[in-house]
Amino acid sequence: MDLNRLKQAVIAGDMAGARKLTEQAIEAGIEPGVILDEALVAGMDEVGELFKANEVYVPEVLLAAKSMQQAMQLLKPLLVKDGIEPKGKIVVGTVRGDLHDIGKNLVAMMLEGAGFEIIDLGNDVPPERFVKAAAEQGATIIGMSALLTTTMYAMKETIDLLKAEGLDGKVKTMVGGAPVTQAFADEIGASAYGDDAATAVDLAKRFMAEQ
Ligand code: B1M
Repeated sequence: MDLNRLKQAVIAGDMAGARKLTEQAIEAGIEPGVILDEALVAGMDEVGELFKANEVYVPEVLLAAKSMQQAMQLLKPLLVKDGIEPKGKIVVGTVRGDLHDIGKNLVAMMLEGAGFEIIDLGNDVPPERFVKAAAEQGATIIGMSALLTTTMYAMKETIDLLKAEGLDGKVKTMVGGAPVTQAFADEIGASAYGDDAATAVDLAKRFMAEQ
């Protein structure tokens, strides 16, 4: 069984192919962790690079992520059985008052594709919910998305609340979305700014390496 075919199916966004090839890989006795790392995560890594280089766009990335999710449905129970730990836990959501979730979903899918466990709080998430979820679930990163100039300040409220709860430093914050900039991230005291979904993955990996 050639894992490269599965990797290519993920890159091509071939959902049925990714599922079928994952089934075949499992039947061939390949370790679930190897299937995950060498085919699925490797495929999503490549999609991330292509996305950064503007060689593929949002629809292709969403299809690739969906293909990965198809494969993950089969792999997840086996990974749990094998005791394979996710790379880290990340709480994600679109901030209070904001219903845009396409970018946030893309970021969440890419992070999941990179091996992180995602706690997706959806959209219109108030600061208290972000902080409570991170504290209760033991997440070390909160990722916030905002698409409106009127809602982006809710990011600052979340960061201020984290500080007030004494979680500053223990929980890193990553912010992004069309109106958000590095200067804004610096102004509100976020740990990092992600320009796109692939950068969000790089940042999350960097945070984990720093721990
Ligand atoms: Co709205 N909308 N919208 N909208 N909408 C914008 C954002 C707007 C710029 C359109 C415009 O006027 N030109 C404008 C905002 C203006 C402003 O604030 N200055 C706007 C407005 C005004 C509104 C309403 C107020 C309209 C109204 O009702 N009068 C309303 C608000 C509702 C609300 O939220 N309370 C509204 C509603 C909607 C729809 C529901 C119709 C729909 C959302 C559907 C949904 O998300 N399920 C919608 C859409 C689709 C858009 C546009 C057209 C596209 C947004 C999008 O999905 N982009 C948008 C115009 C635009 O941005 N060009 C617009 C694709 C997505 C992949 O990109 O989310 O930027 P993006 O994510 C990127 C990066 O930013 C980054 O990675 C992603 C992928 O690379 N990123 C992160 C995002 N989050 C990140 C987090 C990270 C790291 C990176 O770390 C955690």
